Amino acid sequence: MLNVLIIGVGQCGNRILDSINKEAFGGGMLSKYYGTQKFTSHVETIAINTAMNDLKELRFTKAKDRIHVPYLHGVGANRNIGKQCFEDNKELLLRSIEERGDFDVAFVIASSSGGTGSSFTPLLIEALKERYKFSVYGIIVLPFREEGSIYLQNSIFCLKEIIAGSSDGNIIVDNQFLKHLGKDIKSAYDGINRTVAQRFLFLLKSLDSEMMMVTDLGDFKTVMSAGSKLATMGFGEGDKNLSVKAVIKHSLSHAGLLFELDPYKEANRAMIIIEGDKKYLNINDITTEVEKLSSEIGQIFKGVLLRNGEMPRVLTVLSIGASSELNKLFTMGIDAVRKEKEKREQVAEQNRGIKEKLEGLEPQY
Ligand SMILES: Nc1nc2c(ncn2[C@@H]2O[C@H](COP(=O)(O)OP(=O)(O)OP(=O)(O)O)[C@@H](O)[C@H]2O)c(=O)[nH]1
Ligand SMILES: [Mg+2]
Repeated sequence: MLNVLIIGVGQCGNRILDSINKEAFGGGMLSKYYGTQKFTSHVETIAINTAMNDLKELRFTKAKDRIHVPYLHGVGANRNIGKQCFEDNKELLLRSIEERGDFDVAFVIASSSGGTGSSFTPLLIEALKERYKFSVYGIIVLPFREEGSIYLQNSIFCLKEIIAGSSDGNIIVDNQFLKHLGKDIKSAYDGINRTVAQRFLFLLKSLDSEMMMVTDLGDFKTVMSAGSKLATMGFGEGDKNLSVKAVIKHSLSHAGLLFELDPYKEANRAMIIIEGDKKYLNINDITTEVEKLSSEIGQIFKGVLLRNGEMPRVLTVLSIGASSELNKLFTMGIDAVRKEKEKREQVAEQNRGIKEKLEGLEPQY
């Protein structure tokens, strides 16, 4: 049995963590008190935030699992303030993590674009890697592209630090790409959070089970560490009319992925986990689909979980190589930094002008 630590930082990270707890506890309002977690593994969850209100909003995460880092009301999307705040509270945070025992693997979930999560996460990952032997993965949420220049610039600097850092890999979830999961922003958040939570639970289960063909934490690490250290996930679910072949295809398609990627051209390595009743899992179909992908990208780890009577479900983990969507995001981010700089210079010039014009003048009464 694996010992797993899941940390959600900042509002976005906290909420996704709460969704994971909701799924794991079964979702009833009192389930967090009385329910047993659905995890196969031993799982500890921690929500960290600088804003008390964000922590209060959580419904499925126990009070003892919420850590408030005292800092007014969040760090207002300012990563410099966030980094300082992390350093000031680093020992407190590491101590409360350490109290929970030893782990085989940790996941840190946050948005790349806010203040707290985006600045704490790269530093927290470094601190964990420095101090402990276990693997540490990030789950990083990219912003809606129209959320503004500060969010865009935060994202590219957060990603830069994550890519250069010592994490064992990071799963990218793109709000923009997943916008269709809700009609408005609130339902899109809920839909995205639930989707991430369900896939994450599937992943955990498959890393911690006895399979017919085995994939384990070591294979996951090999996939996740490939290429840019960024990866994403795909998912597909079958019904009576959908063969396992179609389900694998779905998991690799736009409708199944969490980030815009052409797996055949832009992925580096992959892990494919297939679950369901034996009668739906035609081995030739599976092999054909997996070989099609592996002939394009190289190494693929494959796992099969047999479940009596269940329709096929497929989870793919794809490490991202050269990606045109990531390039686009960095171009937008760099442009946002330039615009912020220009605006600042304009204001400074205006202030200089005002000062000059008023030089030597006093109000006359
Ligand atoms: N998927 C998803 N994204 C969210 C959610 N809440 C916020 N976001 C996104 O997260 C980004 C903002 O980051 P937050 O996590 O709110 O910021 P924070 O880490 O709390 O930082 P500060 O409030 O600035 O201290 C934006 O891009 C939002 O779209 C959520 O519940 N789900
Ligand atoms: Mg916040």
